[in-house]
Order: sequence, then C-alpha cells, then structure tokens
Amino acid sequence: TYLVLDSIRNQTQDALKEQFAFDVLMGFSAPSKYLPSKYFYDAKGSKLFEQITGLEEYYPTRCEFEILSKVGSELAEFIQDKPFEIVELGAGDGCKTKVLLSKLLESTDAFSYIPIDISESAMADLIVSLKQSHPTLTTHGIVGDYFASIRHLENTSDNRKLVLLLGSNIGNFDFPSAKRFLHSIWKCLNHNDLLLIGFDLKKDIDVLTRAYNDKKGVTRAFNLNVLTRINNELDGEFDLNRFSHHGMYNPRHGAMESYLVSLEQQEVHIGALEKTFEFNPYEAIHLELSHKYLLSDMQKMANETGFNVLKNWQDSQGYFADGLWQV
Ligand code: AVJ
Repeated sequence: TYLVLDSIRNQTQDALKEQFAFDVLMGFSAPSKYLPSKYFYDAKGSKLFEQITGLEEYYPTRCEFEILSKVGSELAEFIQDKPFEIVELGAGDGCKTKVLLSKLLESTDAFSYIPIDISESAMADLIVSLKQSHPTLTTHGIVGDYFASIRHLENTSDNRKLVLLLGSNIGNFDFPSAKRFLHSIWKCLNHNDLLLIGFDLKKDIDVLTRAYNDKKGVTRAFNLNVLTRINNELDGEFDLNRFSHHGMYNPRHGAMESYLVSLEQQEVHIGALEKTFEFNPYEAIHLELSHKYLLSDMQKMANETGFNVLKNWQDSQGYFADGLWQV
C-alpha cells in the first residue's frame, strides 16, 4: 500500500488543478515563458522518463546503476544502528534502487523502505513490482512532491535514516535553490543520518547534447507531454506539431536546458484560464534545467548545506558520481 500525502489528498482534485492552472498562468505571463519541471511527471510522463532511462544516449541511469551495484555492499558498513529507514525522494520506477536494496539485504534486513514520488501511478506500479522482487521488505510508499514529502521526514520515527536522492534529480534546481533544498533536508534529519545523492558530472558537450536529444524522439515526446497535460487537464488547444524540442548545453550555467520553441506566430486558448496566449515565431517555453557538477562543486554544496562528505563513488567512465553525506 502507499499513502497519498495529506497535503495532496486533502486538496480536492480541483485544488490540484487550480495549482496547475496558476503555475501555467504564471509561466506563460512571464517575460520569457517557462513551466515548472514537476509537471513532466503525470502517468504518461513518468512512463516516458522510464523509456529515457533505457536509451542508448541517456548515460546517467546506466552509470549510476553501475555505481549502485558497487555501493550496495559497502553501504551497510556505514549504517551500524538498526533498525533504520531508507527514504527515497523521487523514486520513479525504482529500477536502480532495487539493486541497492538487494545488495543491502545480503548483510541486513533490519530496515524499511519509504519511496516518495509525485506520480501516483508510478508509485502504484513500484509497490506492485517491489512485492515481486523484494517480498520480505517492509515498504511504505508516499505520493507527494519534494517539499511536502521532506516535511514528512521529521514526523517519522527516530530510527536512523538513509535518504536517497538519486539520478541527478538535484540537477533540476539552480544552485541557490539546490542549496536551500538540501539545507531543508539537513534540518529534517538527525545527527549521523545519511544522504546518498547522485550528481551528473560535467563532461564533453556532445555527449551531453546527445543525451537530451535522442534519435528516437523520446525526450521530445517527454517535453511535449507537458503541453498535452495542459490540453487534457486545463482545456488547452495546443497543436503539438507547431512546437519543436531543443535540448542545449549552457556552458555559462553548466546546465542542459530544455525548450519548446514555437514554430510560428500563434495564439493558444486555455479554457480553464479563460485566456489566450500569444506565441511569437521562435518564442521559447523553458521547461527544464539539468545542472552538471564537478566533484569540487559537490564538496562545496555539501559544506554549504551542513553535510560531511563520507565518500564519493564514480562510474568507470567518470560520467556520474554518488556522494555519501552525513548530518
Ligand atoms: C530526472 C531530472 C534527472 O535532468 O536528466 C531526462 C530528467 N530530462 N531527459 C535529467 C530528464 C530529459 C532527468 N532528471
């Protein structure tokens, strides 16, 4: 079973829709249009992201999988207090985490697993697949966004915690926001608690560019799905053929940036907002930032948010890193 966080459940479906409508209104009224990245992950978007993680060009998942296969057995040494809890922020399909859980289970079963994800359908699938793969593991899923769910960290037991923030999910935040977010995680935890956090490393720009512009067009579909959500949930009238997807590296910010670009002058009505938005030719909607880090950036981020770095692991290509941080 999984729990839909009160903050989400108690809001009616209407209130969630209202938040979405408000965010779209804010984003499309700004001088340069944008939409928050969290709206990627409805049922279809979560499936598309799962597909991205299996793409040849999208190296991060493969690299972190390699790391977690190693880390799993080492991690047990860092957690001596039992029982403990593993809380994962943005668990998704749990594909990489299952390796970690399996390796840990070889040395101890005195822990429970608390996956948190914004997509209720992804959570339902994860709970079912965990029952299959790890039938003896105690699992309590939570559906909610990061900010609602980290508050939940404080309210659970006093057991030692290991928080997982994998897959370079932290990359979606700009540096000031990442700092604020990590510090708020730190504040929710107790002395000695651990955070295992994944960072995508800076690398050859062509490798990065290919990873966010795959040949099969899955990343394109992933981005366009946000417009489909607006059409379906807010009575929008977007014609997806009139937008193109662009994923490009910004070397000044050290981040991949994703845009949908209007291919022509157009007006798009959104029923729920009772408003029509104008798009100029070549006008962009900014959808995502995926920041890339150096090991020194990771160290700095840990220091500035209260954590001690216990260990860093990298994949054999040096594309990705996971840091084990302690409160
Ligand atoms: C889930 C945020 C880690 O930034 O690489 C993949 C999302 N976007 N391809 C990333 C994503 C386009 C992914 N994160």
